[in-house]
Amino acid sequence: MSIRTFARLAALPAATAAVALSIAAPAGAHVTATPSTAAAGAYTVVTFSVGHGCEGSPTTKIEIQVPESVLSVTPSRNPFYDVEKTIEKLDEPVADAHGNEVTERTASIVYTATTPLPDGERDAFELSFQLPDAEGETLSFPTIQTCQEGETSWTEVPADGQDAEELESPAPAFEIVAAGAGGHGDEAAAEPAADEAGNADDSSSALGWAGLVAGLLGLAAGGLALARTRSSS
Ligand SMILES: [Cu+2]
Repeated sequence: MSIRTFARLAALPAATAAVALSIAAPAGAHVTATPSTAAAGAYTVVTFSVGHGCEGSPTTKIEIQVPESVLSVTPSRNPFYDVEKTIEKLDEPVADAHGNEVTERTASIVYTATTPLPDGERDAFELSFQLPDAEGETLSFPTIQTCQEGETSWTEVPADGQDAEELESPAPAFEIVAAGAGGHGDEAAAEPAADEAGNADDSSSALGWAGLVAGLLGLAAGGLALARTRSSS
């Protein structure tokens, strides 16, 4: 193993961390959606973060609307909320990833607080689902935040060429990237294991271990070479 290969391997975890940072939402602002992977066709867990109440009023309900191209969503439970799915009938049945006929889809997920979320504290809601095989498509999740007083509709979608940051209350959204570009999306699409989507964070630590092991192998090889040089001289 050459020094150069080792350096490249060692740099991988840093590169992975940089990618993870670049898809992270701006801290504390608005309602944001952060996918564990955005790779086309992959199973993902999207974290919806709520960073503040409605002009100071505590949050009592979060309704997340699911984009049309997503069929079935599994919400994670949250100890401070009751969670409910709204199901709607499809106009035309479609085939899912297993080839089964699907006649209905998840239209929205509603989290209703049993204890209101105080303004100035944040909470996160996780939805698990398979991403459509549609590289370049932006998935928008219009979200209604209801508070003890008033509500905020995070439903604005940028017009063509407009920057989402110019919007006052943008819908949480992210763009689907090429299959395999967002972590281990490829295997996830090929082998739909139930817990596959939840393990996206492991890929960076796996790369870290790979780098470490490669480094140790490199050191051992170097040591061996040195020992040989010495014994032969
Ligand atoms: Cu905000």
